[in-house]
Formats: sequence, C-alpha cells, structure tokens
Amino acid sequence: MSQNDLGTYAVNTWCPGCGNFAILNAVKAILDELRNEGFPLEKVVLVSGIGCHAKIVDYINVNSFYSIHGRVVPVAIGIKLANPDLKVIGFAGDGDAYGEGLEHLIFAAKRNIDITMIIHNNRVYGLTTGQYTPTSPLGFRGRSTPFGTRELPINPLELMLSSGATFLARGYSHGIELLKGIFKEALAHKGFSLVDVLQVCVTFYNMYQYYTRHAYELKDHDPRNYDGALQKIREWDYNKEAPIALGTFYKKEAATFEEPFRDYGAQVDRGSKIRQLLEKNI
Ligand SMILES: Cc1ncc(C[n+]2csc(CCOP(=O)(O)OP(=O)(O)O)c2C)c(N)n1
Ligand code: SF4
Repeated sequence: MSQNDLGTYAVNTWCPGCGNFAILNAVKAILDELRNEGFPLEKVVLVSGIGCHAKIVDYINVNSFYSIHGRVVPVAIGIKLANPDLKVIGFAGDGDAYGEGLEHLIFAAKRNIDITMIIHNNRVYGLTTGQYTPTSPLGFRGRSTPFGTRELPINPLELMLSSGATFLARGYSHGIELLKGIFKEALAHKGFSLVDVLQVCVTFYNMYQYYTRHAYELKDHDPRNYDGALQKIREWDYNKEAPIALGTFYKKEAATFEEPFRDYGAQVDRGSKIRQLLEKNI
C-alpha cells in the first residue's frame, strides 16, 4: 500500500505553484500513515466548502462531502454527531471559514467537538479572482479594493483561542515535513483542532518571499501554557512585519461535545419511529 492509491481520476485544475498542492500531499501522506497504523480509511470523512481549496476533496480517494460556501463546519459537526466513530476533517478557505462561516467556527471551538479544520489561508479569495478576505492586510489591493482595504485583518488564532479551541497550530505551504507533523498532531488530538495554513496563492497574492523571510519554527514552546500560547499567537497580527511562528501554539485536554450523543441513535430507535410516522400519515 502507498499513498499513490489515495489519488483520484479527477484532473487537477489548481494553478502551477499553488500552495494547495502542499496541503494535498501532506494530507495524503498522513492518511496513508494512519492506514498503515491500522486506522481504516472508511472511517475518514473529508468535508470542503466552495473555493479553490475545496477541490482538494476531488483529489483524495476517501469519503467526502462537498458542502457550500461558509458551511464546512456545520456539515462536519453533523457528520460527527451522527457517527462519533468517524474522523472528520474539514477544509475551508479563509474567505469561507473566517468570513461567511465565522460564527460556526466559534461555536465549534466553544463546544470542543472532535473535528479537525484545515484552513487554506491564502488571505485572498482565490476562486473568485482576488477580492480581500478577513486576513488580508490593511491596504491590500485586489479586485474589490483597487485603492486598498481600509480594514485591519483579524488574527484567527487569537479568536479561536478565546473561543475555547483546544488545539491550535499554524502551517505554511512551503516545507512539507513540518506541515505533515502538524496535521498528524491535529488529527490525533481529541477535541476541536484548527490548523491555519499560510497557503500561498501564487496568482492573486504571492507571499512566498515574505513568508520565507519571516517564518520560523516554534521551539521550546509549551503548548499547554495558555498565556504563553496567546503571547506567541499575538507575535504576528497578520498585518505588521514580525516573525511568523509555525507549529503548535496550544493544546489542551477537555471533554468533547459528541460523547453524550454516542448511543443516541440506538436509544431512540430511529428506524421504527420513522416507520410509525409513515404508517400514521399514509
Ligand atoms: C453562499 C455563497 N457566497 C458566496 C459565493 C461566491 N464565492 C465562491 S468561492 C468564494 C470565495 C473563495 O475564497 P476562499 O474561501 O478564501 O477560498 P479560495 O478560493 O481562496 O481557496 C466566493 C465568495 C458562493 N459560491 N456561495
Ligand atoms: S487562484 Fe490561487 S488559490 Fe486558486 S488555484 Fe490558483 S494559485 Fe491556487
């Protein structure tokens, strides 16, 4: 067995050099590792939104659900609640997750539901050709802001930390070994995990040189320390020139949301209830 059989017949339409390739290859490698460790890939479900990032589910040969823009999280939550034995991985763009779907993300973190969200944060709308997003820097010039944005970006990791997320990390689409390590740790985490990946859109916002100049790997950082995590998360605010830390900022054990629902399906005997209803109404 190798990760080659995790590919699909779908023709890849991403631009050459797009950071999505690194995420795709890292995820396939991690799924392959999981399978070799004895975890059946039938129990993995991928969910994506709408955008360039979303096509990732077309390119990986496991169960998946293509949802709509901004709604990756509620779909992932529904799947996890329906069957808590599944490993549910959501892929969303920064427009998708931090714009239209932001409140879902906050509630997922607050509930500590055991899903992993991988955010392809290219800080631009890729598919719709270059509008600004909640993490574009002040002054960003794009299709919808030819004279530059007048807004400061949000720091999504700071927002997620304050919302109760129990695993937070940042990756970069350059350097696949680090990305693989982060994904593996996020998937192993029991509870809500989010990886903000600086995924470079070479066509509409090419940040490779900038990130390579500023990015560094977190070392000697204790992810169990909330205040230390907050300090590291605040080091770069997605706007100013500052060192950009990569790695796991925060990790905490806590009760997960789906556990009380584990035997719910069996208890309510959904099948016979539906039959009764149908018989009564036909
Ligand atoms: C409900 C809804 N709102 C808006 C759109 C239009 N739309 C499609 S993709 C997209 C933005 C994609 O940007 P992002 O989520 O950052 O993903 P990327 O393409 O950069 O991977 C938008 C606004 C849509 N399809 N559906
Ligand atoms: S537009 Fe940007 S995000 Fe979309 S495929 Fe091309 S490089 Fe990737």
